[in-house]
Amino acid sequence: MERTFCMIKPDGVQRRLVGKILKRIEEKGLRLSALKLIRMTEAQARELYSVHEGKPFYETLVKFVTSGPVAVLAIDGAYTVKVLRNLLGATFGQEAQPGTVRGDYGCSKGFNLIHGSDSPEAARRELPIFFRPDEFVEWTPADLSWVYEEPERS
Ligand code: DAT
Ligand code: MG
Repeated sequence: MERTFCMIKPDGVQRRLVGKILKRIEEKGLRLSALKLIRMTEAQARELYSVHEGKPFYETLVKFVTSGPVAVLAIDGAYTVKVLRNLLGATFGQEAQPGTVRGDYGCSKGFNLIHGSDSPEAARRELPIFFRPDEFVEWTPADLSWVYEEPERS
């Protein structure tokens, strides 16, 4: 099982797209194991995007993600990092394919609605920035055996 980190950014919350985005995640067959609405601190934002420190867009990005509430979530399942990244689409809205969250709802570079960890290692680093260990809920969806073949379920 793979656990990944996802965040609906301030533009997604302000535009009241949280429900539509969660619907896509759930309908894909992904399983939520944590979910909350927060106003992240500047320290959390800097930590989340520390790999981009020093790049020209870093300070703007930190300002943007701290500018309003965000929804943070953890997603469990097989191949969740890849599945979620495909569902988000390419980084910039103007390049993301229709059918993806970024492709369907945005045209901007920075205001791209959603974040997803880009590797399992990144997920392991990012999740503890927002969640304590006791905030993850372990559960088995009723339709698990119809979402994954048997070898994919462990
Ligand atoms: P992703 O969010 O697809 O993983 P990333 O990690 O390269 O993309 O960048 C993090 C965020 O920073 C991205 O979601 C939007 C913003 N960003 C990246 N490159 C940018 C640029 N050249 N100009 C403006 N914003 C940028
Ligand atoms: Mg990234």
